[in-house]
Amino acid sequence: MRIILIQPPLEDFYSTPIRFYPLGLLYAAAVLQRFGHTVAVLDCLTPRRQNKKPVPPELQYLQLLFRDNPYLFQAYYRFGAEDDETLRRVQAWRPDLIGISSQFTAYFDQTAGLARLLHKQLRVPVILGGHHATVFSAEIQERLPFVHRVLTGPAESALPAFLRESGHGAAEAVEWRELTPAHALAPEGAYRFGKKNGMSLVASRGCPFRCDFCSVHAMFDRGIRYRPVAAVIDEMRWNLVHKKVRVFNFEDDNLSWDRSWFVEFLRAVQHDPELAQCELTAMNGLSYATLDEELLFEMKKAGFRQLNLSYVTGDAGLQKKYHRPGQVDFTALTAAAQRLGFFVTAYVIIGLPEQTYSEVKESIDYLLSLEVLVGPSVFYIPPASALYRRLPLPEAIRSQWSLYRSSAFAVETEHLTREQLVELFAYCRRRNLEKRKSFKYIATNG
Ligand code: B12
Ligand code: SF4
Repeated sequence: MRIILIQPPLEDFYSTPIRFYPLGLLYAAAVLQRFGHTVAVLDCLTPRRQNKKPVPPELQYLQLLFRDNPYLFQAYYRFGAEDDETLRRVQAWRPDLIGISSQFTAYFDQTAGLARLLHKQLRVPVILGGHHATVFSAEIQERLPFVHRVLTGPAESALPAFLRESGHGAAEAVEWRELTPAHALAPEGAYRFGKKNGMSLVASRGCPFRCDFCSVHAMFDRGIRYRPVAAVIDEMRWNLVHKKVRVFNFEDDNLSWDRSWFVEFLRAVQHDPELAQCELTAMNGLSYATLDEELLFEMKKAGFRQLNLSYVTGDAGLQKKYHRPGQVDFTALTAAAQRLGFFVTAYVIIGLPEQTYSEVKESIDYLLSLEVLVGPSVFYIPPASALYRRLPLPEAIRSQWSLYRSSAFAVETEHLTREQLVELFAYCRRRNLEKRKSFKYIATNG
């Protein structure tokens, strides 16, 4: 078959283009290629494009809150290609099957709109997969009855099962650790990190921790499994040579959890004369509970220059309640990182149930006192997490998928009103901006 895999556009007040590399679809493409299919990957988010759009009705309550506040979002955008252009490109490729990535609950409307148009105009079967598709497969099938199949779980198991069931041969599940994403399908030079070519990759999947607000386990289970160091190095070298990539961004959920694996990997990079000249990042964040000065030293030597750390909250009781991993001395860790020359960004959550105004403010102020950039992550509805099940959400909010995003400030609690959430977010941005002159990088989280 000729199969086209699509990363759809999204609409929001902001986005994080530096992390748009379509890694999941490149894995899916590698699976399909293994079974002899001809595959193209169409990333509607690249090249970068953004067009102002009216705020959709269900988010209009935000306009009053954001108005006249220079630290809040002033416009709503469509990020990525318009659907009619995508239709023309897909049509020109003449696919037998269209696969669309449905990762984000919040952006389901854009995915659905594109799927509907492609199906109506081309009459080609459309399948969906990804995080959102996995968690809400039955509901999606109900909302979009024309979709051929909503596949659940990683492409390495979902696609072979689909191929078997639909009579396309005896396809067996593929071991992802032995698979290399089909990077050749991503255009050279399209993914830039500043002035350099960049890409994302993963060395591991899963996370052994159990944070209550986390939903990644629905896709990658509760354990963590790493690829052999040599396979990761090979993947990096191939992209360095063939795509001139100079920045490698790891999207692992807990890259540094296995200390001996991580040290072996860092030393392998240090000993490769070309890779040692590149920059490494882990923009999805590292668990600071796994780090210490010795590891930071190895990271620095291997090419890490910035550290993205998920701090969440300074309240030990809340950390425990939400099953955050063990405490370490964050002050000492950031001081060590700064001594080594790292630029540190620490992410704080604003609006977890039970968080109070003063607790969030104290956490922000504490981080500011460490001279780190503070990344404010407004709590968003996390489907499939332990917390999702017990969140006291009105049905009108629970069923409105486009509210499942930070920028919706959707979850008010008995301790924090929406106005206070907005105020804390603006406070954090203002204080960051005041310190900005001393920062070399801008925060890059989602
Ligand atoms: C990188 C990333 C981003 C990038 C975009 C990446 C991209 N190209 O899509 C950025 C930074 C933009 C982003 C943003 C957000 N993200 Co994000 N992100 C991730 C992250 C950390 C890694 C994704 C990745 O590369 N994984 C590794 C690859 C190998 O896996 P994968 O992409 O999931 O692909 C596999 C499967 O999903 C499946 N698959 C994927 N597509 C398809 C298609 C088909 C047809 C099939 C069959 C299978 C299939 O097979 C693939 C291979 O196994 C994931 C967490 C995670 N561990 O996956 C969260 C995650 C996807 N993000 C999430 C969320 C919620 C967000 C935000 C909406 C949160 C917010 N702040 O509001 C923001 C949006 C903010 C904004 N406006 O920018 C949630 C999604 C949950 C949900 N149901 O909505 C996740 C799961 C994290 C979490 N909290 O649990 N994100
Ligand atoms: S450390 Fe991160 S990936 Fe792991 S369970 Fe907690 S939030 Fe999820």
